[in-house]
Amino acid sequence: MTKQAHYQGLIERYRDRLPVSKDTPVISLNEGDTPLVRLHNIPRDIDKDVELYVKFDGQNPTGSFKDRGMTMAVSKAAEKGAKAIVCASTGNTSAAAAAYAARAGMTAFVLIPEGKIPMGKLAQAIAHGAVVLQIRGNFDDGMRLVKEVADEAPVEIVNSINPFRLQGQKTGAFEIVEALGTAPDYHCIPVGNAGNISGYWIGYSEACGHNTRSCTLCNGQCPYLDNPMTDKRPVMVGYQAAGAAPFMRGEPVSQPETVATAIRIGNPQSWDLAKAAVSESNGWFDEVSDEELLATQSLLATREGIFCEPASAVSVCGALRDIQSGQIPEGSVVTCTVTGHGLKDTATAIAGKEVVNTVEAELLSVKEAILSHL
Ligand code: AN7
Repeated sequence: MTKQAHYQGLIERYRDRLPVSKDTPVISLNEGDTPLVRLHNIPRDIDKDVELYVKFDGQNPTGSFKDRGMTMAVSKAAEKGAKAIVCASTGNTSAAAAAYAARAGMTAFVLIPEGKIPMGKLAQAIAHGAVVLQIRGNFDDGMRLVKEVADEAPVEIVNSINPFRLQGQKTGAFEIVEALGTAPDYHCIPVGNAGNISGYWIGYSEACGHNTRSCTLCNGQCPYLDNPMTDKRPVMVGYQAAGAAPFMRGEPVSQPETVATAIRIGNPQSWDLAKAAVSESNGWFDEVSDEELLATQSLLATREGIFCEPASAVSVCGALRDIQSGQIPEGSVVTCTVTGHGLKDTATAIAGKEVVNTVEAELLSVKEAILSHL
């Protein structure tokens, strides 16, 4: 039997569309190539004729979309000879930074807000040997400190202000275009620090060879004008948690608060890029309450078998509301990025739910328990 081609991660997959050369050391965990799952039950439940898909990026190596950007940021840091990387994080960036640093033989320093990181994410940073700096402040404080300390110490920033991060994250759009054979009509995405929506817009723009000022590295001269993968871009819709919705307030929020700790961010770094993505695509921002996003997390798990973290449910939550109101019309093809895996934050997933039935270790008890649920 001949050896099958072996998927080796998104840098090898999209080498011709990423700023890498043959001399760039590729630091990869075979990220990307995540499933695009069509939802069947939920559209039927709400009686809406839409083609609704989840891009389940929680199925990346460290359980979130951050791996797409991190393989690029750490590979480029390695190319420069960096020995250490640093990031502020609500948890997923730190998990990815820790894993890719381990792979690269670098030290990762991660600044996390005290008491606001779910245990799964903290365990990842610790397990991969990162130096965890728990700060008495929120993500935005951490972000400010990271920028300041990078001027004073030999550490490479791997937050999404590092443009290589967005270059990696744009590949999510490429994969969707390939899977559908074209771009969707609407792309719905959770917005925190606003890197991912910006990365997707770069990806969709490059996929159709469109000149765009959103593409920071090509300065509006898209190199793929002659080599398009599709001929259109989607409407971009960014959803935020209501307690951390600076794009809805029109300015940074100083004390962001939400159960979706991943997007508990008040001062998004990619503000201009995200605004451009939404305005150039004739899209919009909207907000969802903690109650609504938790209900959608539960709906995805119980009706579709997709277990995501609270922040990730925000895209589907907003999309369903806009589909029901008609803002996203029937007949549309809609993709939702689902950014992180539910196993990251099991405590929130089971909070307030009747979790376990304890029964005697005998047939009668087990049989009674089963029959009572049928
Ligand atoms: C699951 O890990 O900012 O708008 O420090 O973990 O690109 O910031 C996480 C963000 C959505 C928002 N969903 O994406 C971090 C961090 C999940 C996330 C977002 C995050 P961006």
